[in-house]
Amino acid sequence: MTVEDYLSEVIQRDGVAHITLIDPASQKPEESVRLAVAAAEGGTDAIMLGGSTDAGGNLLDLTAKMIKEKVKLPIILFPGNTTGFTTNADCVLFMSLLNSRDPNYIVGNQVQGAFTLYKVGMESIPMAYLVCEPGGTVGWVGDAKLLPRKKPELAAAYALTGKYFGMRYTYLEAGSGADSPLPPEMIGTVKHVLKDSVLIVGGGIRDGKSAAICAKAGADIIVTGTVIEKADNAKALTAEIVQGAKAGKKA
Ligand code: 1GP
Repeated sequence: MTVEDYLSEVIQRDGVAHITLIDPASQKPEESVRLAVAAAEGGTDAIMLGGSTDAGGNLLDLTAKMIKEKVKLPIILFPGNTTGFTTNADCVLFMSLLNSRDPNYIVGNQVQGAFTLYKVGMESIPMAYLVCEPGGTVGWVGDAKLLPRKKPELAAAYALTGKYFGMRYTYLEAGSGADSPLPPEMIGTVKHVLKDSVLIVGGGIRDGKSAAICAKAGADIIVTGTVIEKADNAKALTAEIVQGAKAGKKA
């Protein structure tokens, strides 16, 4: 089964899926494995590997390989640039930062990586990546013209553009470590135009309550990263967020 089919099944079954983002550059591979195992035990549906800086190369290869040995969930690559690719994963988000001012983040890095992906034949999912205020490190590195929180229709116009380009996923990003998640009005406006296309929401989601609000507003997939890196009990916190998201969707 493809990762895309697997996630569709989870979304159909539970209303929403949860993905745990691990930045290989934030800790040693052994610690990344510990976080991935805790997240899996807490009920996350997949592991995503990526980061804006220093998250590629040997460190990514090794981190993905070691996680794969211990965790049975799909490993999805979330590359910040061409270095964010390894054959030790199951799928890559073939993403374009549509609201970047730098063509390298819209299409340049993708052109550099396209033949590698072609030769390896790994599953890829075309994705519109939309970086919203405050944007964090990815907003700065990706030179994003940040989408204003109070103008959801701008985000919706970008999301529709991605959809008309044929992108099956849209990722609405507040930036890793954002003070607060994206507003429900923004998530709802984007989901309204995307209809059946998959909407991922991430950045600043730290507990079950905010995961529930994002899921209820229209997110199909919730991503959390920073919060488990810092948690005393990563398994329990993941469980709270996963259950919050799934209960929020049904509420
Ligand atoms: C970053 O959206 C993800 O790309 C996750 O954000 O680290 O704030 O959970 P957090």
